[in-house]
Amino acid sequence: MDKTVSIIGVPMDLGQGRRGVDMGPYAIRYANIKERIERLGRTVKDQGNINVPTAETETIENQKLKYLPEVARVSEDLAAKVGDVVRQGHFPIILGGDHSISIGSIAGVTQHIKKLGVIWFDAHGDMNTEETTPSGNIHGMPLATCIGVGNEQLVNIGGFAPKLRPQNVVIVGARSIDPEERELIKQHGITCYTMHEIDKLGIAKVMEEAIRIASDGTDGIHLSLDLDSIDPDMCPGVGTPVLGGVTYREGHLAMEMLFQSDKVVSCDLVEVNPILDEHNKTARTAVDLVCSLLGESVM
Ligand code: EXY
Ligand code: MN
Ligand code: MN
Ligand code: MN
Repeated sequence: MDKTVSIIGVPMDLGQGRRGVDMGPYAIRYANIKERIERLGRTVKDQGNINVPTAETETIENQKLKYLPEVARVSEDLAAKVGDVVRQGHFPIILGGDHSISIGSIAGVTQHIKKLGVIWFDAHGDMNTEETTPSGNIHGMPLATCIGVGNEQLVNIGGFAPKLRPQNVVIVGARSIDPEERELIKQHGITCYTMHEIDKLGIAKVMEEAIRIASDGTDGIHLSLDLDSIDPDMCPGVGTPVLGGVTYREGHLAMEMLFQSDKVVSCDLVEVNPILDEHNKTARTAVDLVCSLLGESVM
């Protein structure tokens, strides 16, 4: 029997510097995520949003970790909520918000699925720490945090660390990685398929390897889908667009292969910023991709 899908919104924009990404959950709902998934025969429960403070009411105390206390508080609340729905046997889809929300979502999933693999679809590495960050934006740090590297408060969200073993973590679609992130990725043994490998090997081969690595000795795979992994032609509504991304069809094939693997247990859809978008194109692409992840286009 297929699991109930639980949708959790996180209107978070404190992990980066551009306004509008806090409206991501509404844009994705407006693109009919619930109805589209229900059409696949699944039961969908929208759990509403996690409470996120408004940027205007907060002050930045640490320029290397902007809005740290606020991001940490939201991460704890999100981890509790995600933990709750996973305990009920649901498949959570967490709607961002910026990518800092994955600190909380992965903390929630790993409360119950102790050995979790992750496929991190992203133009970026998200492997910075307070020492290496060029921006102080926490959305550039969540993957490092999940493997136990970086600020202690963030690393210990949910009361345990690390959440992930780097040998089960795969980045796909990277094309903008800071020099020190590159070193951290290598040093910790994270597998990274850049656009270079996707162009050279093809997305099918890359995904075959990614699924193998993320499921090796784990009890499930979490997909963290940053929409800036997809080329800006289909996903213009993101805060940090980078040319030369995953095409619409490559994205769909990747999602279909994840569906066929039957390993995916949870998913984030992040960085959708409707203010920067064209007629909600990015949210619509996000919904199309998540429907492929749930089996829409394979027989
Ligand atoms: N590497 C840059 C930084 O750390 O500031 C840019 C990070 C963008 C992260 C986006 C969400 O994936
Ligand atoms: Mn990201
Ligand atoms: Mn990104
Ligand atoms: Mn290509």
